[in-house]
Amino acid sequence: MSERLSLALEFLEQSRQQIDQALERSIRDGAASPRLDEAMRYSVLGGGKRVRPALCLAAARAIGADPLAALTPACALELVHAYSLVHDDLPAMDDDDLRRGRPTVHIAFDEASAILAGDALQTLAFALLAEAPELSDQQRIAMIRELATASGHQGMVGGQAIDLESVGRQLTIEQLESMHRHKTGALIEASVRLGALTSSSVTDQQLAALSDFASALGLAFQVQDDLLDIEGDTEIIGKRQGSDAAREKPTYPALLGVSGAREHLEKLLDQAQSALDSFGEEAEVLRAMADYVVARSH
Ligand code: GRG
Repeated sequence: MSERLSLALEFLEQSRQQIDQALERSIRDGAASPRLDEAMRYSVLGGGKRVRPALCLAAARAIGADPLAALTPACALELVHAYSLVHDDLPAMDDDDLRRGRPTVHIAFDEASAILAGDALQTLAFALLAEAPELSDQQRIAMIRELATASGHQGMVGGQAIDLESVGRQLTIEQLESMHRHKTGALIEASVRLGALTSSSVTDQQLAALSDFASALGLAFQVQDDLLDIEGDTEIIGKRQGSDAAREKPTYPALLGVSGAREHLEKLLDQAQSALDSFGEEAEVLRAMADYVVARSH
């Protein structure tokens, strides 16, 4: 294993512990309904790689900000991500029974509880940002705006709408890319940008470079996800859960072939890494996270 990859795995493990504790604290007050409370906890605390919060912490480090100040935005990002997975799994959307190796929320609870848990996780994300004591008013507003845009109709929700409309249809590579830039890329970009915004002295040039990094990384994440789907589909034990190929959704390997998709992945990783050329040693964890996203096996 390369040095960078071990650095990423070490950082992910260390961040996961901090993030899980902070997430636990963020839902500690409890929901008005015990069942809703249980469904929310099940959705957020039951595993997951924590890639988005780790990217947020790594970006804060790259910019020289206090990593503790990035914990609240990191949790907000994971809460939005968790909500999106809960809703994505619903019968009206991807209709998946398994997520993170366990029954999906609507299977473990019921459909209404899954809808409500997703809704509540999303609003909790914004409440956390609005109340973050370690951030200035200006930082809170900037982060709320960024997260709302990235996760709403012009970002993730918009991408999900394109995704649902694209089932069974032939997309061009440009259309596929636009779908993923919205559906997956927007939140990954927001993860890096929110981390950087924890520094009050971040410059426009630094933010632009980090956006370029995250934009290429967001697409790389999806190409690797598609490649993992293919590998899962060819395993004798059955299809990888949530396989897009299995649902006749357009994928990178379907459009470019497996080797074409792998080449595209390498190109995107190069683009992401080059975007960080103006950063020094302090961005090493962010560079390592990019390598991890491309090399991950699940
Ligand atoms: C329902 C509004 C709404 C949006 C859903 C992000 C998304 C949009 C759906 C997720 C479906 C999916 C499998 C997308 C492919 C890429 C992706 C986001 C995978 C899941 O993210 P990981 O791998 O998951 O970071 P973990 O479980 O590690 O957190």
